[in-house]
Amino acid sequence: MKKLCNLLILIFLGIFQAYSTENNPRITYSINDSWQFRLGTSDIGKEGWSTVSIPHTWNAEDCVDDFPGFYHGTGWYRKNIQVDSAMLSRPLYIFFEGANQRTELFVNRHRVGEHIGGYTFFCFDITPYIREGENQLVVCVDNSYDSEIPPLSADFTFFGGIYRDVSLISVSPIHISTTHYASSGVYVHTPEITEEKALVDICTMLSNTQKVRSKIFVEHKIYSATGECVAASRKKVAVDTEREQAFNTQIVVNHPELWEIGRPNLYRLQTYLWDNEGKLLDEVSNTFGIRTCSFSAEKGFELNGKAVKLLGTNRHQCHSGMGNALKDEMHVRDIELLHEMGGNFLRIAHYPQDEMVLAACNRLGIVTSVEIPVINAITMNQNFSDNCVEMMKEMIYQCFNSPSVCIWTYMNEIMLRPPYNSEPSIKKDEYLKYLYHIAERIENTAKEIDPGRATMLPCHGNLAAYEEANLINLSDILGMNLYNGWYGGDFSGFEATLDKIHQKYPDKPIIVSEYGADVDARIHSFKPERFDFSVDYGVMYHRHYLPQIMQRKFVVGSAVWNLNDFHSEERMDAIPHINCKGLVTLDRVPKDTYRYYRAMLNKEPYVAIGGSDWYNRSGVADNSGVCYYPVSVYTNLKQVSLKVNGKMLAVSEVQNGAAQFNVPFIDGINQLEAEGTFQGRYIKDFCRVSMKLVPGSFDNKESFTELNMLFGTARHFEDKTASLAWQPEREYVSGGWGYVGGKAFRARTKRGSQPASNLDIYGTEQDPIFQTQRRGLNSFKADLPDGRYVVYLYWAELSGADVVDLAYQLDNIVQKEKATERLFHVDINGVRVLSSLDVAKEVGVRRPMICKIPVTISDKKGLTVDFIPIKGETMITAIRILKMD
Ligand code: GCB
Ligand code: CA
Repeated sequence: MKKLCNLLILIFLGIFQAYSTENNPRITYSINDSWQFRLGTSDIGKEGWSTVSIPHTWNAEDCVDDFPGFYHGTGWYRKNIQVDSAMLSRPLYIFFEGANQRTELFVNRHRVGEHIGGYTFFCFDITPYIREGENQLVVCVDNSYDSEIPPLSADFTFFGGIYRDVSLISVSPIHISTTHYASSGVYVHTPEITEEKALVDICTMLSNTQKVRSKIFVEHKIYSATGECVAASRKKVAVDTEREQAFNTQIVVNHPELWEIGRPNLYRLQTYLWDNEGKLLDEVSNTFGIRTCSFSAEKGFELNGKAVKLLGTNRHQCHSGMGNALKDEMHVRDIELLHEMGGNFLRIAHYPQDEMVLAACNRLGIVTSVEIPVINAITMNQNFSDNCVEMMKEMIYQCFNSPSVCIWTYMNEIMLRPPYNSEPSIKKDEYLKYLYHIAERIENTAKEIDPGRATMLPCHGNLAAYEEANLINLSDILGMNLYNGWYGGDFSGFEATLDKIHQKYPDKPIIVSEYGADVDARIHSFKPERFDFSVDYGVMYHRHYLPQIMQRKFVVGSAVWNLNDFHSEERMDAIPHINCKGLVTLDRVPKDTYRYYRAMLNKEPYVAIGGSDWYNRSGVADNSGVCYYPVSVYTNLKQVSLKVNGKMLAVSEVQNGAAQFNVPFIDGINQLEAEGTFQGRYIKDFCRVSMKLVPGSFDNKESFTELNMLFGTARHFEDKTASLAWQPEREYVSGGWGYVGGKAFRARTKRGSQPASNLDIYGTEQDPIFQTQRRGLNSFKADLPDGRYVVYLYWAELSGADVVDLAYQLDNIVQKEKATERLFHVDINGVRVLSSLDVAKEVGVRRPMICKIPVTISDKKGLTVDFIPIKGETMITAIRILKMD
């Protein structure tokens, strides 16, 4: 027995030896961990190096609250790698999956090269610089503004750093190219497909770093999803030295199983290089699919000849606390979220993303559009133009084999910020001519490399600008980013715009490449209004848009803006530096808008109680001690019932993905159960809500614990960190509580006003508490029972704060409010507590000020807080009252 074991060990060791570098066709491994990192300069002797792991960005913390600033500049990474003699005898490459945005590589102090652009893969040959033993890699990454690198500007954060995996690739001297646009070096497409057979066309890029031309065998094997080898070919080829050489083969796959949305069948192509003696030189594996796809206004999107409406989302690659430096599994999770929602389309906007994204889409059956980040404007020079074209090539070659990719997209809203409007030196006609020239180059590049796929150019609502630039007919698909009822106008403008465009361009397939409304998952309103950032307005918006999209055949697809909330450095909204149009939050918590889409799109039985993530609520108790709030249940059933605290409330019919209930909430924990049946299957959802009720009138001397009221707003706000529920203001009536006098503040915008300020309130993450207020009020009164209380008064001076001119806000650009001097006294129950208060002087503008005041109420006098103006209008943003015993 022991002998046998030893023998086995020997055999095992033997195998292991054969597996050493020298005899191995190709070894790829990541070198993500333990890099030394330093911002600014590379001076190795200097202090300030820290150990980081890749994926890494240096901006992860730069965009929260009032951090002193977002760092645009260089960052240096260094790491030593060990190279043994076996590895030294072979070519060695370093592969970057992505670094933003200009990357220079040095090996042992030699400059190896540079890559431009933050979103595509790149690969350097480091063989000539490597020696045996320890080798030093130094990488300089720069995310400074560069007028020659797209994007010039965009509504997302340009996180700097090596934010995707880095790997070493060691290969034999004759190998499948690693440096042909950093792709896999093998390109597969299927030019002819019938039920009987598919013609698989394979182009293999070969490299030979030896001095002599060599004859080798190129072998391809195609495996089905079940692992069977279904087709193969082996051919002899002479490989030239010193250049990449394309080698073409065609193989037939009989009775192909197609890649379809519901059945995303994949094939695996193994490519082997063998030498004359039968030694394996290289091996590369690629996934591909067999399918046809086309777009037309008449028939819509057709996959394998069958029409399917594309419905899905866009996606950005960032996450809270991590910037863009996500682990593979986090990318995959996002695609799973989309898939579970029932989405069959992903616009990978506005740039190519981690390879895991397309891999997941291929696997799950999600059609994709991938795009290069040429956004808002161009620079009129050759380098800019060349960089655009180069990015397009990289993107196409790197994503070429993915069956999910059906669209190549470029130039998002390129007429949004034409520089001739602000710079007189730029002539409009020359700019438009140059713009067209670049667009045409990009379009032609796509068609030359990959005539089988469609192209798309996403425009913003002002289509006339694109017509003037001659851009409408350049790409196959017209992308429309429409925000009617968000940035301006009302919902019905959406379908009106679509119908008008269709009338004018009846043959053009249209994709609604973006539509959405900002939703801060902490804000709710039962009087939803544009730009209140409430979940409820967001739901209204999407419940209008989706049916309109579904009704129109010429709208071949649509993509919600966005799957997830995402970072936008310049943006000021309910959550500073965050664009919150996501169906899920920055932490990937689903909002009601996600639930709505899931009810509408996914085929599995689904019941979800709306607001199940809104745990802490508060409200006003009516005479019977309850508070009625509407609750929606999102479902694809025909009807659902709702039980509240164990009692059946009602059965309700479902319309447009939701059933509505008016729920009597009691004080304390409430249990909601929604139930229904789907083809005989019973299905249900359950959620808990903590409700803190405040009596509307204290006449009956009900028990009272706390009251948290926001002034000047109809919004409810949940402070999720403190588990605190804020409710909207009400006007005081005798016996009750509320404000006396004054006006709700509204922020002035370019063409009107919005219900809340969008200023970042520095020093707090609960900005919405401070973004609404009441001005000119006389008092706040609450006829509270006698006892000991703490009263917290919340202020923020909003006037005089600088605002950023954000082009994306269109008609909603918030105007700076002139600084106003504001001075007032605050009296509580006749006692002057704060004399001549000037909030701006006290704490600065756009800063929170919370004043905590102990108050004892006796003799049934209740609470009266008076605001006595001295200069300007009085003001307050919120009040919190806590009973101490
Ligand atoms: C757009 C842009 C996108 C923005 C979005 C928005 O049209 O294409 O990059 O993030 O609008 O939310 O304003
Ligand atoms: Ca803040």
